[in-house]
Amino acid sequence: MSDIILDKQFEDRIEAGEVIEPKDRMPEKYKKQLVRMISQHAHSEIVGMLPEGNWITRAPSLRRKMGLLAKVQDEAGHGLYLYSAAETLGVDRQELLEQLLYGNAKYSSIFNYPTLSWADVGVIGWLVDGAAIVNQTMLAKCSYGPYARANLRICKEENFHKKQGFEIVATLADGTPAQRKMVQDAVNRWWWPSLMMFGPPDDDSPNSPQLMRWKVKLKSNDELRQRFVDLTVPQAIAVNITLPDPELKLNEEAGHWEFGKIDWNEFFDVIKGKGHMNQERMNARRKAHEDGAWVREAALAYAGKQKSVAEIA
Ligand code: FAQ
Repeated sequence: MSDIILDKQFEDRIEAGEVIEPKDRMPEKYKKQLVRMISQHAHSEIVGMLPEGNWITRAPSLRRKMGLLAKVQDEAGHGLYLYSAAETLGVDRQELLEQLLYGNAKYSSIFNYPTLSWADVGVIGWLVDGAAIVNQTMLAKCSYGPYARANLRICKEENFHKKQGFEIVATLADGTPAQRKMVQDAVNRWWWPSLMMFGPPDDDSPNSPQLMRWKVKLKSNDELRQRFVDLTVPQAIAVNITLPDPELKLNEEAGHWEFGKIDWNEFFDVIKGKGHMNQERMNARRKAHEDGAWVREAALAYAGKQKSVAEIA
């Protein structure tokens, strides 16, 4: 059967809402888009361990330290689910990691901002995990089975992350004047970058039209961004925190919070590598990878030994 007929059959399956599985026939471009997106997502989870990991030794109590340790470990797990999902498309995990460490693979812009105070840990859980949940709840229903299932599991854990973050924010917001000032300062720094996580505006998002046709994305970047704002503003009001946008206004008729202009020059600078922390994040990842070489070697040697024992037996 010709590729044109096979591609039409694929489009019909997507149209009918069927889930595509690894052994199904799929157009090369669908596969390529998925590998791009899933690998960027996996890299984001792994690089995303760094800003908060930075605070594990300085968490203010044993309870906070345990919560943060668990969260950072969860992010590592998310990276592994996602690399596994990418591998179902025939790519090699090692190759993807090399593109991150020594090539120019992208990861989320948000992780190129510094974590300056303990309040940043709370605000990341609230806003960054909150934004990730809005995006990933949609991806948990995407057309590619392994990616949808990975996102379903990730969302369950991210919900816990968001709750622990919001609890830190609420505690600080209800604390001493110094704690209130610290948490407000963190919100002021993380609000706009969190809105940028959803990607460029719809009319400047080259991948969206095709991804939406293939039901990889079920909602556009701007639709998700608006949903996040609508969910988050009432939460900020509930804990008496100000969001740093004088143009925030409830449009009662539309049922949406209108918000001010995002600085897209800042976003594009960050994804081009010119953010505050791009260099430091990549240096930390490379060092961790190189320092961990002996663990991979030992695991391979152990696996080889097990194999030869099995062969003798
Ligand atoms: N950062 O055409 P579009 C997390 C790039 S996980 C960097 O609109 P698309 C968990 C985009 O790749 C956060 N680059 O792209 C956590 C494309 O470049 P390319 C990560 C960005 O794919 C929490 C170009 O701009 N989540 O936070 C960004 O249709 C706390 C044009 O853009 C995912 O990856 C950005 N923000 O839509 C961990 C979810 N936005 O590849 C630790 C899966 C866009 O053509 C602590 N990904 N770009 O060279 C997605 O949903 C989509 O890929 C979007 C972008 C929405 C991110």
